[in-house]
Amino acid sequence: MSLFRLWDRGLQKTRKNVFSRIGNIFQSGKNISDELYDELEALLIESDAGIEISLQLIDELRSICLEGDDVAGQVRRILKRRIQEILTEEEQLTDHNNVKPHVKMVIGVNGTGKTTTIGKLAWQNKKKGRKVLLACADTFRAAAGEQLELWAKQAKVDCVRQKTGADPAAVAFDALDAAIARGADVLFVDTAGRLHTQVNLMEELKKIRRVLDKRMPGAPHSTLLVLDATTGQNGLRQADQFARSVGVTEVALTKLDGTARGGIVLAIKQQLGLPIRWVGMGEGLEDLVPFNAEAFVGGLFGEE
Ligand SMILES: Nc1nc2c(ncn2[C@@H]2O[C@H](COP(=O)(O)OP(=O)(O)OP(=O)(O)O)[C@@H](O)[C@H]2O)c(=O)[nH]1
Ligand SMILES: [Mg+2]
Repeated sequence: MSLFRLWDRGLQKTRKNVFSRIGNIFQSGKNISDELYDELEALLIESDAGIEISLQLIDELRSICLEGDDVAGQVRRILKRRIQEILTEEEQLTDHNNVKPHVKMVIGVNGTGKTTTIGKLAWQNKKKGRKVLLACADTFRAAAGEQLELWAKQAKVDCVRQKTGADPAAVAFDALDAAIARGADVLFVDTAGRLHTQVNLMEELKKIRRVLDKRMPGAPHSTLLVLDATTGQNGLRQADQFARSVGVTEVALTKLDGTARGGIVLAIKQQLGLPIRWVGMGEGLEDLVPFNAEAFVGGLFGEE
């Protein structure tokens, strides 16, 4: 499927439920009253864009004199431009390609899509001719290793794991050892999303970091936080905790296809200040795309 189609499909719900309704609010002939702005504000907040950025966008619209026959069109164009401006600086990130292996640790609450995202990224890297290794440092959940192995098979890459109950930091250490010995270009470290307590989880993730750094100073070179777009503001609070405790360098936002709350992209930027690097738009191997502000805005507003 083309990138355009993926974004178009991935943002279909957000577009239908939020951004397509701008035309209903600012109908031609209607007086441009406070009420209309309130309706638009409610829509933006409903999309999970967050209160702060919604108010900021509305203020900007108010400061511009809207008039003429096509006010809705004007509003759409202004929002489109501003949202794109807000998000454009997101696109600059690249991996340290000079480091070998590049170690990417993948963290996030259970069920957000960590393992799936690793499978998709493994496939993309494999297609670029890179040697990829996956490591299962989730030894808490019994089926975690098998699930990662299935993805490894699909992506045609190698995977290392140990028995359930093994020390996850030791798995990570050994995996990095193996990655170095085998001359891998990238090592993805999958981690648990849930332990007995949240404190345990954070401590375990910190320990994995320390041990990776011991084996290869500077590793992990990137820490990818996987966030589920359908969990809205709740997901943002979790993200904040991971960012404070473990450290996060980039975000993958999954399940955008399953929600009308695509405004969450703006909230992540505004409230967390973290770059969204990848967006998941389905369960298949190909359904992960690099974040792109222009494509995102195109998907939000559709073809005009
Ligand atoms: N629609 C959709 N579903 C997704 C996406 N990413 C992941 N999923 C689904 O979300 C569910 C959970 O994904 P996992 O990859 O197992 O999540 P996890 O974070 O590894 O979960 P734990 O290992 O339990 O912490 C699976 O059913 C995936 O197919 C996405 O971008 N879109
Ligand atoms: Mg998993």
